[in-house]
Amino acid sequence: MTLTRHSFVALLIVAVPALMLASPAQAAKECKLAITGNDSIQYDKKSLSITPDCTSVELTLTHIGKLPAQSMGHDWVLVKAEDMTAVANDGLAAGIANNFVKKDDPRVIAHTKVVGGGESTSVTFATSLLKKGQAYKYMCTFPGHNGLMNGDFTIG
Ligand code: CU1
Repeated sequence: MTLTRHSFVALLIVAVPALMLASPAQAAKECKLAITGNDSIQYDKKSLSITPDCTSVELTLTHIGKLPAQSMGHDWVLVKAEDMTAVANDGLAAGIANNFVKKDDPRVIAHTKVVGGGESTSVTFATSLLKKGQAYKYMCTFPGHNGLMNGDFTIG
């Protein structure tokens, strides 16, 4: 069978955009993560992981409990492992008006707002903020929660 002029053109139309899509490693890849918090001061996941090709991450936190944010609020805050306690302590002082995160805290890589039962929230951040070989933790900065609500955030 010979390739007709028409089918060659059709091949170009199909193949060229496909090649452009398939090409570089720098193609943007938004990765999605989900976690829940409940009325018993627990996340449903002890760790979260992304693959190295993710260029950004959208994290969605859903509060599956019934209690209001004022008494059982949850948030999701990503920090270097060694910054966890200090960031949580500064969050206490910042209060609920600031979602228990110190304003413009450079140690905070990403964070959601505080939500109550039945609510959900999300945050999107670039993975260019993360360094290979660094240990990361996520936690809830609502007062008294970070000891129970924390986990490892890993790449790879
Ligand atoms: Cu919490």
